Amino acid sequence: MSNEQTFIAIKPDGVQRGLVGPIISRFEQRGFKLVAMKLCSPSKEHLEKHYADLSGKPFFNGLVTYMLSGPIVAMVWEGREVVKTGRAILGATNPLASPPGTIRGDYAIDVGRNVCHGSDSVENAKKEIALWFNENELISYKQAQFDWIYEKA
Ligand code: D4T
Repeated sequence: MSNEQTFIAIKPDGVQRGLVGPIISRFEQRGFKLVAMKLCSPSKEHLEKHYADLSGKPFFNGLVTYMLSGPIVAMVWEGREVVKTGRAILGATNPLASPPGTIRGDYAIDVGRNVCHGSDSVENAKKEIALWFNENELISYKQAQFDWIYEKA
């Protein structure tokens, strides 16, 4: 399916370090379609909800504080296998385990400053998109280059 969607966020360190353009470029250049994007400063409650699965972890409070430390770019990207491929573009959670060529492998060192977030399953992508965006913020359009990216829809 070429209409799978994933939630990608550029975390406060990525925004402050001027990495918004380079990160977006990697998804654009691969051929994925941007369907929603906003610069936002979510509340503590919102971020705790986003990371609810990690609430028992020792790094949870530090993680939420870090995510509250500046604006975040929230995005939805669409395309064939974009959830799995998006994670590959981002690299491993621990940047030191991420090979060069991935975003984290090129731009990050510490796990607590790993620059970006990507949904880890189609099911979680749906939940995260619904948490971060209203339905009317998701824009439906045909990508002009669609037939040059995909052999079949
Ligand atoms: P996100 O969700 O930010 O894309 O990260 P991952 O999906 O790759 O990894 P995760 O959910 O296990 O971790 C979420 C977030 O917590 C930070 N973290 C993680 C941390 O500060 N210390 C740690 O030891 C771990 C495992 C980094 C990402």
